[in-house]
Amino acid sequence: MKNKEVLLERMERYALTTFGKRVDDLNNNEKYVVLAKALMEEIVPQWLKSQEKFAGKKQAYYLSAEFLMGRALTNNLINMQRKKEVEELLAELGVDYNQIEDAEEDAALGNGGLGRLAACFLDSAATLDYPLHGYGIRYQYGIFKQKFIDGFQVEEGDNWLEYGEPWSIRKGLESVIVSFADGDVKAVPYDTPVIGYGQKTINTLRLWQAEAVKEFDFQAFNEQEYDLAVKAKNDAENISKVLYPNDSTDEGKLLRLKQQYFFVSASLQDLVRKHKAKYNTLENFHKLHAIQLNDTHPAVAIPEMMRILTKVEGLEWSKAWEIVVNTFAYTNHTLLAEALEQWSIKLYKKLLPEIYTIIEKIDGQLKKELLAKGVEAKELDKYAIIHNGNIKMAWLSIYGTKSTNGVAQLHTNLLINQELNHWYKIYPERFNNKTNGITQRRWLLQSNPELSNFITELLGSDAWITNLTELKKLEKFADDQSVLQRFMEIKKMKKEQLAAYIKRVEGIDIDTNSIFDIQIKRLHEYKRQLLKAFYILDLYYRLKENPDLDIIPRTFIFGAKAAPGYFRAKGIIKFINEIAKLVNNDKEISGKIKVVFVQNYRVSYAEKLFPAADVSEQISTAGKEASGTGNMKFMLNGAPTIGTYDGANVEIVEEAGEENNFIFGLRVEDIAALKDYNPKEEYKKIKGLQRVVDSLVDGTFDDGKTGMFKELHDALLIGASWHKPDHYYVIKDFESYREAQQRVNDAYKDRLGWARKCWINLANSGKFSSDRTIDQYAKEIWEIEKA
Ligand code: TH1
Repeated sequence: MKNKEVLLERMERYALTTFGKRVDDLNNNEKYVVLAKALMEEIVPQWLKSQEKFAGKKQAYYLSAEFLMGRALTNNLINMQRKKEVEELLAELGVDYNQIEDAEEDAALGNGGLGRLAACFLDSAATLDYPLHGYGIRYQYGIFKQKFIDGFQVEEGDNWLEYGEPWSIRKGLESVIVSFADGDVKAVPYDTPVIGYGQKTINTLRLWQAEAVKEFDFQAFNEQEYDLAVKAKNDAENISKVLYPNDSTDEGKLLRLKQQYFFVSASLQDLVRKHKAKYNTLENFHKLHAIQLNDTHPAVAIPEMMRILTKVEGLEWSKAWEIVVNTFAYTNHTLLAEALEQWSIKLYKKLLPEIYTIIEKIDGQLKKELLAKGVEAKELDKYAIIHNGNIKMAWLSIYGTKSTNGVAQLHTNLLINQELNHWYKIYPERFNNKTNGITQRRWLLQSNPELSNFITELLGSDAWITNLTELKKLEKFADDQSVLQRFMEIKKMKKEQLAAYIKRVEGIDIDTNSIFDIQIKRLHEYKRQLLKAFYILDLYYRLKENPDLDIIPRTFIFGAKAAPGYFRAKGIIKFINEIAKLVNNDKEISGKIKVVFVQNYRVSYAEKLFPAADVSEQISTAGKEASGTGNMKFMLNGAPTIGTYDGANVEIVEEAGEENNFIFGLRVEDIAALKDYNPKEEYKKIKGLQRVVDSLVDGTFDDGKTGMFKELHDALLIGASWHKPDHYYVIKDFESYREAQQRVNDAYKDRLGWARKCWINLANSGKFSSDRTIDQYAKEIWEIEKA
């Protein structure tokens, strides 16, 4: 009661001082802002206390170009265990909590899995009382907003800061200067509290904003050179202007390199300055800091730390190298060749000449070390960090760190036995696996309160909130009809909520009695949204031929953004939207199947989609999806997977049983053994396949004269200068996928049998908590302790 009054009083105060109004007169967005500010007033003192308790202890830092945080309000209230109280308070004011929640923009400073993983890790570390802090970039524009116009993806800027961002605090006095060959830039930190569940530990996400050292050239202004007067300001601010919207591809652009060096240098300077102030030496730096490099995007940290240690602080090279190797650790998130970062020597020399010289020296030292370890001279090229005019950031990352990890067991095995095998032979002790995870606080407790309450009721405890393996105890209810019945009712409720939302934002009606078959992830050829599209079109034709075909009604849902420059991915979006138009407008098909491609898929949309899914689509080409994390979010909400043996799917099936999932398709070994694959011949032999593939070019669909569909068709049957035909095996896996979908259909007919599969998946999802992952990082790599 008292808490509520205090909160209201604070809200009134912020309403007056921020908006010059009373709370009652604020719009929803303003109400959201004053509520957040009022909460911050209570968070900040505890945040300070939390920092004190880690003073003098080893702490870990997650350097990442991306943090895909999503919304903060509900997550913070849940972790503060104050959600109910705030809901009540708002209700007393005649305000619907959901509308306030909806007023918050997603903090979408990431592309997909890699950025969302960083966000889950922060939540888990704070909850487990580990000191782990994030360092990244405060992009003014996050991942673009997506709309469909005429079925084509159209991008718009995501100006997420426009109406204010109440969760961060600008720490202007802790700004640092980052130096490039073409001038200096000021890095200004903005700190956001990361509140652990139960609020014992509050860690920090520090994001850097780029500003000009000298904002305004008064001389130039006086001489009426107005553009020149603000040029420095614009140039500097461009560095943190916008997130590069590429997921798993490397563009090699100058501005991107600037972003990387900008946040890495600022972060290291920040750590070094604080450390020196306390210890007056850097010799023990690695004993108090563990720094995780989230992929190679922050790998320039290795030469930058060498620069600081040797050139600024005057340490000897070999001493500095020892500190560096023992401070840093590297996570590899992909095997895709197009994602492995290589920077041209030219670019590096132009922008970061001093850093380049240091990389040369590191490369020289590596050669000597390899020779000393008995590597033959002719083998050296395979390891060279600088090679063929490029700098290989992955090689730099393996050599400059004490640990290299993959993100799922299959992925790590492929690193060790194939891609990085030559490195593994030199440094076997550096390689390890850390299977990804997700936070159950956001992905179950927050997004599915109905199922959460039921679980807590059955277990007689909410211990699963911080120990997800508790869910295993649910397995004993797998044959309890009344439990399965309740589960189905909850699933139905979540489907109705989703359907209402889709109706509201997309204007489409969907049947909540149909199977919700959902594929949500970035649009990429290797993720094979096209395979699902072909399946749907084939099913449509089969239904046309045979209206009595025995199928359970299905709603096929897609959500995905395509990188704006990724022509094929955009072609696939248009193709699916064309299929949706055909299928959804056909009266004969109505009530049987429906296709919905939701617009602007993002974290806050995901929170509505995962709980409502009946089927989780995880159908990447084997060996291509390093882990996947969406697969885990479906499982946690009790949806069986239709998927390939790829990434963490392997471990999901290991935990929940193959009999409770629908595995299909080529495995890594099958693909390796394939010889003389000729999709042009093969697609004729599979009933119905030629017709759907050729629909791309036979006039069935209209791509608005963009040539998109023809290009997709060619990629499958002819190939391109850079790849063989159908290099993701869409045609090869089609029949196996169709057969697996038939199994889904048949299994769903037995409603209780289906619910049982869902239940076993849920009960065995404990392994996939990011709490488990973070505990492994903390113990096996960072060597940090809980508060
Ligand atoms: C993703 C992987 O594709 C995915 O399988 C994995 O679950 C996720 O990382 C988290 O480990 C990647 N995202 C990116 C983004 C960029 C570059 C490489 C990768 S790998 C920009």
